[in-house]
This record gives sequence, C-alpha cells and structure tokens, in this order.
Amino acid sequence: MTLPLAARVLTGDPRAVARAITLIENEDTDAAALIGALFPHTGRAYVIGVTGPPGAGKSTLVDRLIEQARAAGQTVGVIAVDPTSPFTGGAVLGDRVRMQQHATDAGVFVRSMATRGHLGGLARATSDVALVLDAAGKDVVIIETVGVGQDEVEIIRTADVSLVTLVPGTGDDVQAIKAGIMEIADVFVVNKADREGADRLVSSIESNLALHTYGADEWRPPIVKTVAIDGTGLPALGQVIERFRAHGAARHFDRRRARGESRLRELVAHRFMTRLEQQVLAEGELASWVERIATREVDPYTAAEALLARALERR
Ligand SMILES: Nc1nc2c(ncn2[C@@H]2O[C@H](COP(=O)(O)OP(=O)(O)OP(=O)(O)O)[C@@H](O)[C@H]2O)c(=O)[nH]1
Ligand SMILES: [Mg+2]
Repeated sequence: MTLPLAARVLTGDPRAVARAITLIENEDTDAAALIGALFPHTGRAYVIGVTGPPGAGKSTLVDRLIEQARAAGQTVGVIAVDPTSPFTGGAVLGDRVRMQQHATDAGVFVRSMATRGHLGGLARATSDVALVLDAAGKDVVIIETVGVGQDEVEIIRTADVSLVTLVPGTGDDVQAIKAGIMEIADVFVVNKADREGADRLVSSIESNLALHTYGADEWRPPIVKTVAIDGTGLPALGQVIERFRAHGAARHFDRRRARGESRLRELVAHRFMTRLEQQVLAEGELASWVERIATREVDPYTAAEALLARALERR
C-alpha cells in the first residue's frame, strides 16, 4: 500500500501528499517505509524556517514569501507548526494560518501540524513532512513555527535558512537572546517596522551581533525591516535569502551532513528506547526506575547503565 502512495506523492498529487503527512503525524508503521521510498527523490527543495514569538506576523510574512516564490514560477509547500500549546487542535491552528488565499492555487500546499501525539518528536515529524513536500516536487518548503523554545530550535535546525522574526516594543529582543535563538538565526526580520521602536530593536540586535567576531567569509546575519501587511521590505528580504543561498552553497553539504548525523542519532536513540520498552523491559519496569529516581533511591546514571545492561544482555 505504501509504495503506490509514494509513487503518487512523487507525481505531486495533493491528496497523496495529505495522506502521506497523516501517516507521519500518526506515527503509522507504514511511515518509515514511505520515507524510505521517497528519500532518494528528496534534497531538491529549499527549506525556509520562519520562527518568532506569537503574533509577530510570521504567517503574514510567509504569505508574502509564497507570493514571491509563485511570481518566480516556483511551487511552495508550507508547514505551520505549533509546538507551544498541547491543547491546540487543527481548527485553532487553522486560524493562525493566514495563507488561505492560496488554497485554490495548485502550486501551493499548506498544512498545519499540532503537538498532539508527537511526544517530543515534533521536530522529527516536521522534517519528515518537509521530505514529503520535497519529494512531491515543491521548489520551496516554508516551515512556520511559533515561539522561541527548544522545540522551535530543533525544528528550525532542519531548515536551509532560518528567519527569526521579532517585533518592536515587546521586549522580544531580550527574550530571544535569552532563549539562545541568536545562534540559530541566519536572518533577522524586524517585522511591524511601521511601529514605534523598530530602529531601537535593530540596534539592540546589532549590539548582540557585535559581541561575536565573524570571520572573513563567515555569514553575519543581516537584519531586514519589514511591514508584512503591506509588503514593505519584502523584496529586500527575498534578496537576502538569495544571497544566503548563494553564500551557503559551498557549505550546504556540511549543513546537510550535520543534519543527517543529528537525525540519525536521534532516530537510533528513539528506536532504541521504543524497543527497550516494548521488547526487553517488563510492564512497568521503566516506570519503576523513574519512581526510584524520583524518590532518590537511585540516581539517573545508575538507572541508565542498568537499563543499557538489560538491553545488551538480551542479545
Ligand atoms: N502593524 C502591522 N501589523 C502586522 C504586520 N504584520 C502582521 N501584522 C498583523 O499582526 C497580526 C498577527 O499576524 P500573523 O501573521 O498571524 O502573526 P503570526 O506570527 O503568524 O501569529 P501566530 O502564528 O499566531 O504566532 C495580524 O493581525 C496581522 O495583520 C506589520 O508588519 N505591521
Ligand atoms: Mg502564524
């Protein structure tokens, strides 16, 4: 069943793409085989990550980026991820997505993803969904994610270019720096530049960048001011993304290698734990270790060693 689905995804059939994404979201047992079949056909799409605090104008910005890509004759896949609220369902999330105007455009595929059911594997699911869109022939894949926490950092790491969106007058600058998002930004977007304080925000990002010494051919994240609602600054943003793409071309493979490695490590760790729980440990055994750690009866290192030993002795 999976193989015909993969073949249909490769033709770009939106219903097949939607179905494939659902398999991934549900962590269906067929998902791994599906990714296996699609993987050789991926690596062509350019993945743009857009992150930033709630209401920063990310979706409005994504909407503009879609327009730009379409004007250039490119097809686009969008993944809107909401890792912040465990209660967010598709409907609420749908409201966050402001790209509905593209709903009738066959060259654009928009999909929302919520936290439900991913149990920390949201970044994994997101990058698999990006692979599906890539395999389906989308030239550009845009991942929108709200917030500046660990999940977002993980998600945004899977992108080829990361845009960090901040807005004036909200203290976002301080927040972002705290959350370590400075390190993952390839481009800073100061959106809502029509508001008071945009230049102040630019300077405060500047002074943070100044703390770091950039090598001669090291990319220094540019800061682009935008007004997403009327499109001001969007051509400049498009040019910066292109410049990054050209700059990064040489190092593109290094990034992919690093991403491949972290993905492999993460998958092996995840599968190891799943097998350990399902095939090695007795019912409730893991929970009892957890309990003993909580009561300080045993430390986590000793517990981990004991579980590892259990896994190895069984071979
Ligand atoms: N004044 C002004 N308002 C903007 C700008 N960009 C977006 N907005 C408005 O800000 C609000 C939030 O925009 P969204 O694009 O939904 O923001 P978001 O970051 O995607 O929001 P979440 O996904 O809910 O986190 C909307 O009312 C937009 O119309 C801008 O450049 N200037
Ligand atoms: Mg949004």
